[in-house]
Amino acid sequence: MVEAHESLDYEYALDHDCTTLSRHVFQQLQSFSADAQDLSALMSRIALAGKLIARRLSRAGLMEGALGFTGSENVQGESVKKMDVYANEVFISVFKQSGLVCRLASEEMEKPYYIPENCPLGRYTLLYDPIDGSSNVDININVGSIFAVCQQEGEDLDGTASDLLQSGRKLLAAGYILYGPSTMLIYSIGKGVHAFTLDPSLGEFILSSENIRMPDHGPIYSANEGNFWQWDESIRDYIRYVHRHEGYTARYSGALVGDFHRILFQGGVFLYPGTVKKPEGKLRLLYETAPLAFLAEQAGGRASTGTQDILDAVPDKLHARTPLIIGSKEDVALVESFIHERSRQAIAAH
Ligand code: AFP
Repeated sequence: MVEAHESLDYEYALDHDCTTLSRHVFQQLQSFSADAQDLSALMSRIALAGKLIARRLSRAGLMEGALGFTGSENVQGESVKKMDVYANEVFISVFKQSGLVCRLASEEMEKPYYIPENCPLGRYTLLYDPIDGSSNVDININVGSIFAVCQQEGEDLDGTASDLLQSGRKLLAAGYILYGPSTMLIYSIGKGVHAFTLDPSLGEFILSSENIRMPDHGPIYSANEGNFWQWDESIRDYIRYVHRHEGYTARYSGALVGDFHRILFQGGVFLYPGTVKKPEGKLRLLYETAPLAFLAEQAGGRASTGTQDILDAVPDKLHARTPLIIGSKEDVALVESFIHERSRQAIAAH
C-alpha cells in the first residue's frame, strides 16, 4: 500500500514534470482569456523553434552544410553563417499559419517579414536574434536565441512597421534560449523571470527555476577587454577599478546570451560599450538589448546605455544599436558612476 507522504511526493514530482511552458503562462496569468491563450501559444511556438535549432546544433558537426559561412553579408555588413539562416527560417516557419504573429523582425532580415494570412487575427510581432554569438557555432560552444513579443499598433498598411520604433517598456514578453550543455528557455511576461530546461527524453521544456532574482552585486565583469583602446575613458576607469580591487573575476564567452545567463544567476555586470569604430556599440536594441533588459528588470537587476535605462531607449530604425551595461543593480550603478564622473569633469572643464 502507498503511504500518504509517498503519494504526495509522487504527485509533486508528476506535477513538476507537467509544468510545461504553456501551462506556466496560464498559471501566471490565472486566466484562460483570449490574451492568455495567445501568449501561451506564442511561447509554445518559440519553444518549438528552440527545439528545432537545438536539434540541428547538436548534430551540426556530423551534417553536410550546417556549419560555416554562406558567403553573403547581412544588413549590418556581417558575414552570415549557415546556422543564422537556418535559425532565422525556423522562426518564420513555426509562426506560419499559426494565426498568432503578423510580423517577424530579426537581425538577419533588412525589413520585417509579414505573414498576411495571420494578420487579421494575430496582431503580435516577434522580434528575434535567431543565433546570438554565431562565431561560437563552428567551435561547438554556447550560443543562444533572443526573442521579444510586442503588440502591433495601428494597421501598418504601408509596411514600414514604424510602430516597432518604441521603447522596450511596451514589450509583452521577452526571453532567450541558451544552447549549452542543456538547452534552456528563460522567459518573462512581466511577472518575474522563469527558467525551463529541455528534457530530451520528453522533448519538452520543463520548469527548472521560478522567480529568479539576480543578486544585487556579483563578482563577475564580462566585457571584451580587447576593445580597451577603443573605449571611452570612463569605461577604462571602471575596468581599472576592477583590476585594482579584490573580489572581481572576468568571464566572457563571445555570446551575450551565455554571458548574461551567468550574471542572471550569479550576479555581476556585462558591458558592451561604444567603441571608436562603433560609437553605439555592437548590440541591437530591439532584438538583443531590450529583451534582456526586460528580463534584468524583472529579476531585480538593471540595464543601462550608460546615460538612460535601456527600456527607455527608443530606436530610430529597426536595426538601431545601443551600448549595453546590464546586470546586478549595484554593479550597473558602479559603471554608471564612472560615466557620470567623466561627463561632470568634461562639463566643469568648459
Ligand atoms: P556574433 O553573433 O556575430 O558572433 O556576435 C555576437 C554578439 O552580438 C554578442 O552575442 C556578443 O556578446 C558580442 O557580439 C561579441 O562581440 P565581440 O566579438 O566584439 O566581443
